[in-house]
Amino acid sequence: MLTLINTNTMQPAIAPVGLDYIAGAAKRAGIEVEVVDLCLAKDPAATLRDYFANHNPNLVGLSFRNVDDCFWPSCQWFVPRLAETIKSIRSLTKAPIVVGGVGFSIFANNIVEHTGADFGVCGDGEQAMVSLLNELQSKKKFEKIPGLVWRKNGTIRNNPPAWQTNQTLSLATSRDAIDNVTYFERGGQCGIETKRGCSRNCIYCADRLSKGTTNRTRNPAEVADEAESLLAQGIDVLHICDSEFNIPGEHAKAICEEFIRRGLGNRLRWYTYMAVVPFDAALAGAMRKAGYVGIDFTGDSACPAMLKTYRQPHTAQDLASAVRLCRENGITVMIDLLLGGPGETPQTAKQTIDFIKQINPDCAGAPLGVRIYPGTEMVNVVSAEGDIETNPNIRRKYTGPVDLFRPTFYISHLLGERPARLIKDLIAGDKRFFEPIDEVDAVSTDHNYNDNTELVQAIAAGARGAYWHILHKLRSC
Ligand code: B12
Repeated sequence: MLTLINTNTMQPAIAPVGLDYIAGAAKRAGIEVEVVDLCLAKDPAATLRDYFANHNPNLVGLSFRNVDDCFWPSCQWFVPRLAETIKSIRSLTKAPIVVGGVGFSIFANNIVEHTGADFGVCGDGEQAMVSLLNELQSKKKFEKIPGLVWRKNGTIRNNPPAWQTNQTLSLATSRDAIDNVTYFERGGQCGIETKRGCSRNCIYCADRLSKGTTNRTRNPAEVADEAESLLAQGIDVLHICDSEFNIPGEHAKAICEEFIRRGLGNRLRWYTYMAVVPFDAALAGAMRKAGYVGIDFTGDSACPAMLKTYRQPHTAQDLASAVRLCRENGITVMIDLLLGGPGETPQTAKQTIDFIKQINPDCAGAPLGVRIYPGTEMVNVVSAEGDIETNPNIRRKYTGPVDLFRPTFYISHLLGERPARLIKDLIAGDKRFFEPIDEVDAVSTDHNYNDNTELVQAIAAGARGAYWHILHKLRSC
């Protein structure tokens, strides 16, 4: 038997979609699976104790979604809590412990070392978990298990992740292994994937590490079947969990066409992240008909130099066009910025903020600071700037040497001593913006969803949708 455990207890509650897919794959392979969900448990420690007092699984799989909350200045790091959970599970069962998840995949070896887990899986978990369970019960040939992190003679070995082995993706559609209904009640939305991977080269993004660089698309009919499974459970607000829904654009259109064909546009409301390009009138119109009500664009900046630095292919005019197309089609639009990256100055930040005000999206995220992930181009940028220990652009809240495993951010020193204050002054109280938290007055008008009481209460009172949309409505009242 396989036991899957969700370790992400952050509120509002986000369903461990990955565990639903893994459980579906395990069931297809004839494996008995159970999910222990610490997010929905009143007392996680007691839940684990009670569970293992009555169950004796062959393998325990832990999902680790967020390594940290990726938000300066909060900088909350979740690895110590994971290590405690693993220690506690060790004392309750002799079953081997494997960890996986999107956050895990970014720091796989560090996490295996730090927590003492027996195994890890970098990338997709479906095939890997089935193979691992089979190998543990037979010849223990771990070399071929996709993405497996394991130990041989005391050293950690890394197998190539699963995403390199196939181009198309097929997932279980039943969505019945986790309590999606409770997640919908407490989280206001549920997630679904139409593809995995991202072929873009944004210098800061870790999705290349956890999802691969090839777009592996799902058959639109399969995605629509899954949406119908969720709809049958009463879940009618969905968030696409792709890195960017519109890459590739043709697949996004095909998904919309299938939703339209099945009449899902009238029964479901969709939210998604999107790249600014490709996006045209045909896709915007199809998305509206397919039930899309909100798009959060990866805008990053409206300053050409910063867009080039981040390696974004869009221009400021593309941003303007994206906002216009959303408006014309009645889709609520958010532009997510990334302020403070390499070379950001008060002038480039002003250029971006002024332009966003002018093109008038419903809202704009203006977080400050770029999380530096090992294995991304940001590391090369920082290395080229000289000694990281004395680099004035590096911001962190821990002491000792710089350790990218812990929340470590880049904020251009050219923004001065109080960069958040500077950004807030540029925003000048414009309610469309989610602002960074000021270094001194610490008033929170940001959009950190980590233990966000405002959101939890709004969802309990019936709010549904993407969090930026719920917060926007609350703050503009
Ligand atoms: C969609 C999304 C959101 C949506 C979620 C909507 C929803 N209803 O699901 C919203 C906007 C709410 C959101 C919020 C946040 N997010 Co988010 N999100 C994503 C995104 C794009 C997809 C995540 C997802 O669900 N993928 C689909 C599932 C199926 O994939 P998966 O979880 O990876 O699972 C697979 C594998 O990882 C593996 N696996 C998973 N579990 C297990 C367990 C075992 C045992 C094994 C073997 C394998 C395994 O197998 C699974 C199937 O193949 C990712 C980036 C990305 N492209 O992955 C960021 C991402 C996960 N988010 C991130 C962050 C930081 C957050 C926030 C903390 C931001 C904030 N401060 O507010 C919050 C946290 C919310 C919460 N309660 O957890 C970061 C985490 C990075 C980090 N430092 O740890 C990511 C990676 C983005 C990034 N690059 O910075 N997010």
